Amino acid sequence: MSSRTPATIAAAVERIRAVLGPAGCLEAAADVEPYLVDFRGLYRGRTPLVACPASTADVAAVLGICHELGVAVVPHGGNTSYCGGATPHDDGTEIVLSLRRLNRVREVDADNFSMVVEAGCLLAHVQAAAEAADRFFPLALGSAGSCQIGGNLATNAGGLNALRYGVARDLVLGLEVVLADGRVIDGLSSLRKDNTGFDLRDLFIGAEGTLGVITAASLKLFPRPRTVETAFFAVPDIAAAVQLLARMRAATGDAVTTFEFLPRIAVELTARHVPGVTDPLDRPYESYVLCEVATSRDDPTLRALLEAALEEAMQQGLALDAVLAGSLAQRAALWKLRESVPEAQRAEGASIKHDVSVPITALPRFVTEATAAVLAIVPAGRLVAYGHVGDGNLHFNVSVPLGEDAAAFLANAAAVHDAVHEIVRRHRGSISAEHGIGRLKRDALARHKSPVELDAMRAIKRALDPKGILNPGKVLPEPDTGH
Ligand code: 2HG
Ligand code: ZN
Repeated sequence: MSSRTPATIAAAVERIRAVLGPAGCLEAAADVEPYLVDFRGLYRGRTPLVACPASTADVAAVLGICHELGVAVVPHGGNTSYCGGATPHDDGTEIVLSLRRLNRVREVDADNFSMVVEAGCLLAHVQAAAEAADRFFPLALGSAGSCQIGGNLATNAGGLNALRYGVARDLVLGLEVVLADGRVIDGLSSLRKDNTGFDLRDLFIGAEGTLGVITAASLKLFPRPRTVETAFFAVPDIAAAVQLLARMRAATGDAVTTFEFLPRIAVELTARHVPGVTDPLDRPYESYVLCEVATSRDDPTLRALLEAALEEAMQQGLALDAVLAGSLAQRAALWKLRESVPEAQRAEGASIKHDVSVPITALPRFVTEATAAVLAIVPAGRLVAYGHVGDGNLHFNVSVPLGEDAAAFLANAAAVHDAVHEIVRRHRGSISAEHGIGRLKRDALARHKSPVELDAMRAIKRALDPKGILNPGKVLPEPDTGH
């Protein structure tokens, strides 16, 4: 258990100052401020110190000190968590550990299709380094310019290409991790095959810094896509979208990399709030799909295959209208529409969000049932259910009714979450498909995992972090820390 007396915290701060020096310590209120509030503005915390180590050895030293003194540490990446996973609590007892100065690309091995990067590298930086070596790192998130790869791995991020390349976990070959007590696991292997006992690596991915701090990662690279075609088409409903995914995969030789579902309201909100976004089609439809297909060779036939598949879909009533990007600018405009849905929803006012997944065949029933359940609680709520249909992952969000007070609407959040999550459970789905648990879904997780699973998770936590100093109160409830 972490000891949180002012004297021990002050002692930890003083010893960390001595190790990191002024360049590695943020303490002035204005410098610390950005680390205290999460991206969605749901939580505000306090901290005596933001430690910014510049090397793995320094991270190890900081954790060694905190472990010895029993002081809690909150690992912090690009602060794009949707679940408050990187925000300290408001009792001011937790030291924030920013990884932003560990930002080197250590190695790109193009022939081995791998690269080693430090945790604080921006995702966009990782993508660019791969591209410079004529390779492709496929993790793709709207926040690529501000999120860090360490955070992406700690939360097992999903994103826009998971359908073809998998989620963050699937893209990792090895990890360097600092344990709670400051010891370092150097697991930066670049091997595809390594069956030597327990897979420790996978424990830290998705653990949100509660089991260890990821300081570097060996990542998988792929051939760079050379032919990319992007289509935006209207569909009658989500059931048609699900049917079309299988057809598109078959028709294009499994070249589908992205298959995103958007309801009409997503187009309306982005056009209203985001400069430069317009409806790509001439008249409104109920729902849409943004689909991208790509191959790693110059392939003049790919566009024709996509067009033929869409034409057939239109004849069968599964697609109603379509546009194919004819230039890089048009492609960028279609992507901008999709990627700015969260921003547009934020601009529209308060929302109650869900990041759920079910088997894709269950999506139509899930949407029907969850829509009814939500409207039974907030009859005028505006459903903005969109996202990664190809992965069975919907952001089943609800925007505040027009003209209604945000606080009155948000008072329904717990009831709405419970109703939606119950339907997710019935379909054997997940209450957090790609955003993680953090603080926001911690109690929901405890309700949705079986007692056996929770016991196993707690046993692992106790084994790796016996004093409970790593990101306490995130992912698993930690009654003994008071969080
Ligand atoms: C996306 O897919 C993100 O755009 C954000 O995961 C989802 O805002 C959301 O709910
Ligand atoms: Zn998403």
